[in-house]
Amino acid sequence: MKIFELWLTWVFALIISSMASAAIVERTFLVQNKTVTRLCHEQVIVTVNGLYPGPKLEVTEGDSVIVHVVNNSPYNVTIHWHGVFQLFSAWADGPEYITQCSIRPGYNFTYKFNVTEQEGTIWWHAHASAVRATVHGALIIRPRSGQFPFPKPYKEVPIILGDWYDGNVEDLIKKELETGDKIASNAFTINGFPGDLFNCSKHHIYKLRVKQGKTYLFRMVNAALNNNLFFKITNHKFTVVASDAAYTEPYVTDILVIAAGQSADVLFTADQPKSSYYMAASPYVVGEPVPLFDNTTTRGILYYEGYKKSKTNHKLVMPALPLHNNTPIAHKFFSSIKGLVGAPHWVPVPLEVDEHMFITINMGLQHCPLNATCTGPLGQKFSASMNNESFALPVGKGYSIQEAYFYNVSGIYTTDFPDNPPKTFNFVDPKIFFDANVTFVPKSTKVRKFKFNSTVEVVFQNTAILNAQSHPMHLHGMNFHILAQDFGIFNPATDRLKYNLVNPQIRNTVPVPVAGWAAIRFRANNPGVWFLHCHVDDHNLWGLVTAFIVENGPTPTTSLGPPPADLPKC
Ligand SMILES: *[C@@H]1O[C@H](CO)[C@@H](O)[C@H](O)[C@H]1NC(C)=O
Ligand SMILES: *[C@@H]1O[C@H](CO)[C@@H](O)[C@H](O)[C@H]1NC(C)=O
Ligand SMILES: *[C@@H]1O[C@H](CO)[C@@H](O)[C@H](O)[C@H]1NC(C)=O
Ligand SMILES: *[C@@H]1O[C@H](CO)[C@@H](O)[C@H](O)[C@H]1NC(C)=O
Ligand SMILES: *[C@@H]1O[C@H](CO)[C@@H](O)[C@H](O)[C@H]1NC(C)=O
Ligand SMILES: *[C@@H]1O[C@H](CO)[C@@H](O)[C@H](O)[C@H]1NC(C)=O
Ligand SMILES: *[C@@H]1O[C@H](CO)[C@@H](O)[C@H](O)[C@H]1NC(C)=O
Ligand SMILES: *[C@@H]1O[C@H](CO)[C@@H](O)[C@H](O)[C@H]1NC(C)=O
Ligand SMILES: *[C@@H]1O[C@H](CO)[C@@H](O)[C@H](O)[C@H]1NC(C)=O
Ligand SMILES: *[C@@H]1O[C@H](CO)[C@@H](O)[C@H](O)[C@H]1NC(C)=O
Ligand SMILES: *[C@@H]1O[C@H](CO)[C@@H](O)[C@H](O)[C@H]1NC(C)=O
Ligand SMILES: [Cu+2]
Repeated sequence: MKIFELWLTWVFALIISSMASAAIVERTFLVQNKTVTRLCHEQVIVTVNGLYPGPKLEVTEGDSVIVHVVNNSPYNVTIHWHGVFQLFSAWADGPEYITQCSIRPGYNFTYKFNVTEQEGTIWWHAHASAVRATVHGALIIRPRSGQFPFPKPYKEVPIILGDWYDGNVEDLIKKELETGDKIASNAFTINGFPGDLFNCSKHHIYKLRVKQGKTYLFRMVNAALNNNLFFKITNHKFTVVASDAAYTEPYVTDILVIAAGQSADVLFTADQPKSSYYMAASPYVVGEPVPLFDNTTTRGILYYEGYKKSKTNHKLVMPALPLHNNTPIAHKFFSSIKGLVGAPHWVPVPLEVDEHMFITINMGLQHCPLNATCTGPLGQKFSASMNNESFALPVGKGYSIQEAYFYNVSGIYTTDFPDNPPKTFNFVDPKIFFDANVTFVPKSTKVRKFKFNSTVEVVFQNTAILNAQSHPMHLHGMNFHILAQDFGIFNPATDRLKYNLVNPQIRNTVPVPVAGWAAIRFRANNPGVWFLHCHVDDHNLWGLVTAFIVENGPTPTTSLGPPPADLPKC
């Protein structure tokens, strides 16, 4: 009987999988102005197809994706498919000046890529200047087998967290870069709505109806431009089952912490008395003194089907969110998640390492240009760097880095991004908060090259220069294992012993602990130029970025082909 059942299941699975053959998913993304009302006034924002958040893109693992991006907005635009490997299709990755030049207003470009060897929730977003503030959406990859490695949820619910800026974001960013100062958002959003804690927002609140006893799959994305977020629902628990579209061991928690750029697949069971409950998100920001930030809370409402508001006064209760600087809660969440060994697309940790890098992450300053007025710290401009190199995009040079690499054009970038910082000092000593000897960092366009299929270990070390912060570091093109993360200065002799080489989480974005470090490992098996950057956009625009170039493999099928004919020209 048992064997017969097994056999049936197997036959059934076979039928399902042969029914679902790879498809072509073709969409048009019209990037355009849209007037919306938020926080008491009308504002023009850039959207895809008039939607905020943008349309959800749903595919099945193995599908080919074709997206025609037509830019009717007044800004340069590109689209990045955040977390998609882009195996042998690096031309479709999207970051401006890295793999392509921007799609100018009035122009278009078609992104073509296959989604293979990954499933779960990731997202897409603009990757030019700060247009992604409102140009983003979920990218959902379904299993080809039709089976999740957890019980099938009753329904799926995309939940996109964001931040909202009063005023035109491109104008705000332009001003920020000119004055060298920082901007803060004015609200956070759940699926585009700030919620009723804000003025004029009583009806701009996200509401989710659930059936008692049912389990839902929340497909969560933190699309905020500059913020890491806490998320809670009063009296309820969550079970994290995937992060950045890689399955995890089920992790039960009453709070989610999603760093800027990260995503999560989360099971949610409506197991409480029929009533209504608040869901809420607030920022996780650290620093001493704390940098300028948006100290507000967005909330939505979860309500049970069949619940009748009683005539007696039922008061919705707010979930108890931590204070903005609650690092113990954030660290517990980030360090508790484990990879699901043997799950679809699980990749074991490479045990031999070909290349070691130790990369310090610094806030810093740039001298205020002559005759300009800067309002950053000490009348200077903010800057940010890794290993004391603050990255300048090759603006106005005629080529993206990947084109320059492919066509052997010199003078666009150099390949001497250092494997170690030039100076060793007490990286996390608060006394270096401002030390003119280390704070000013020159601009350069240095990248690091790797042999095809080499294995790379990177230890990111945060420093306390101009404020110890937590930086979510995002790598394009390849996922990595997070081997360990902790506070203080990385000590190779003792800290390597803490590495989890068995079931570490697999991710594309690692939040490096404040005044601490994180060790990651990956196989450089995808030829092309891959952006590596902090996903807090301020830091990104100030230079906290570089690129990893992965050389071609031995055969044409392991090499980067020529760019598509319609790749935008600079
Ligand atoms: C879109 O909005 C921007 C900023 O508000 C404005 O400058 C531009 O003229 C608008 N473009 C179109 C095509 O409506
Ligand atoms: C994209 O631009 C080309 C050339 O201008 C044009 O032929 C094509 O129709 C455009 N595609 C879309 C979807 O607008
Ligand atoms: C996607 O997969 C199809 C079918 O295997 C293949 O023909 C095509 O070249 C792939 N496209 C890209 C962009 O890799
Ligand atoms: C709402 O408006 C009042 C009065 O203008 C103002 O004092 C308050 O700060 C506003 N609250 C928020 C959250 O913007
Ligand atoms: C942020 O807001 C909370 C709650 O209103 C308050 O307790 C806290 O002092 C504020 N923190 C900062 C740094 O403004
Ligand atoms: C700065 O201002 C002075 C006096 O107005 C002028 O002579 C000089 O050319 C300016 N320098 C720059 C770099 O603009
Ligand atoms: C670039 O240089 C490499 C190595 O010298 C060579 O193999 C390749 O053909 C060159 N590519 C182009 C487009 O000239
Ligand atoms: C900074 O440089 C000055 C002079 O070059 C030196 O006296 C001082 O000790 C340095 N500070 C540190 C923290 O190295
Ligand atoms: C960064 O480089 C600058 C210029 O070479 C130097 O003055 C500064 O001390 C360096 N900072 C660090 C943290 O190494
Ligand atoms: C990369 O290296 C691994 C381990 O040596 C090997 O199993 C794999 O086949 C290699 N991949 C390619 C595409 O050469
Ligand atoms: C837009 O992109 C084009 C092509 O790369 C470039 O020439 C132009 O300077 C860009 N404009 C802005 C405002 O960045
Ligand atoms: Cu990204």
